[in-house]
Amino acid sequence: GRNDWDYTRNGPSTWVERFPMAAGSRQSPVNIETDRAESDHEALSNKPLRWKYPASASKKLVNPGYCWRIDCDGDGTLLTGGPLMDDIYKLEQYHCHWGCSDSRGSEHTVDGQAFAGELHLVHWNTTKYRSFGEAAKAPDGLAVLGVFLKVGKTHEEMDKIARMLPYVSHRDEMIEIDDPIDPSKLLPVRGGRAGRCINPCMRWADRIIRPDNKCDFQDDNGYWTYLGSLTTPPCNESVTWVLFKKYIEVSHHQLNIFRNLRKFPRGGECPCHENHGVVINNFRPPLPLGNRVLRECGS
Ligand code: SG4
Ligand code: ZN
Repeated sequence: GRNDWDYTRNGPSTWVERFPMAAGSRQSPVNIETDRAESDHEALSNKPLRWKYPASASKKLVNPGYCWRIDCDGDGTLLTGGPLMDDIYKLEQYHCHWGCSDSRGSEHTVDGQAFAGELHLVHWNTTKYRSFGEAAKAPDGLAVLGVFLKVGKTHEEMDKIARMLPYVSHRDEMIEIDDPIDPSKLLPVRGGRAGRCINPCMRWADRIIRPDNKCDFQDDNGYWTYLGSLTTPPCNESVTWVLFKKYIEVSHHQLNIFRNLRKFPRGGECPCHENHGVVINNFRPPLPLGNRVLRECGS
């Protein structure tokens, strides 16, 4: 059926059999060869990448059986600028990919090196499309912000998620979020906050920011960007990828909590018995960049 894919028996190398788009020439993830990235300061820095996420946007935590995911209310969220130019994208959900050990787990790699995990904030283009579903079929419909996870100290905001995961330990379980989770606190930090606070009186910001919103955030850590796809079936070629150069730290213990999620429903039996049916190695390996351009912004 449509959901007959996983990361083991029906893993990434078999996806093309049921999902033809997975064989396309604009697939994700890719290995980022940092030397090959084209600095495109004029085009990318002209309009800095900016985002705004009220903590109230994070609505519910879900275990779909292959990751954890937080579904959002996109109202009041915003991602624009950089490769997205003037189009306004809203946050739909965010989720994570990780490994069985700390040496693997990310989908994108940087100069051949994997990170312990990769956080994805999935947005859709509300300027051009009327729904997430419609946008997911369009070449400029989605934008995913990717953040690499490295093992280090405990991440405070991520800990709110880790502490809730035992309540959704099995597939199809879900919990409403009461303790607000601020997605902007999951982005790479400089000077205590992700990005720089923009003065709302700036003329170009005025057009978008409502007067009641004190500030939003702008990238100043740098990122890589290229045109790609969803990394899971049906692998739609609809994603503008933005990968932050700076990683965030999460603890080994926090990753172990991710690794304790189950692929099967409560009371059910894991169909494969592999690794006791826990969700691990839920990443697709890199695919060729081909003749696509990898652009970079910032140092
Ligand atoms: C994860 O499996 C999410 O749970 C999926 O979300 C998501 O699919 C999929 O990853 C692909 O997204 O950023 N890794 S990715 O390219 O967003 C979609 C849901 O299934 C369509 C809702
Ligand atoms: Zn993802």
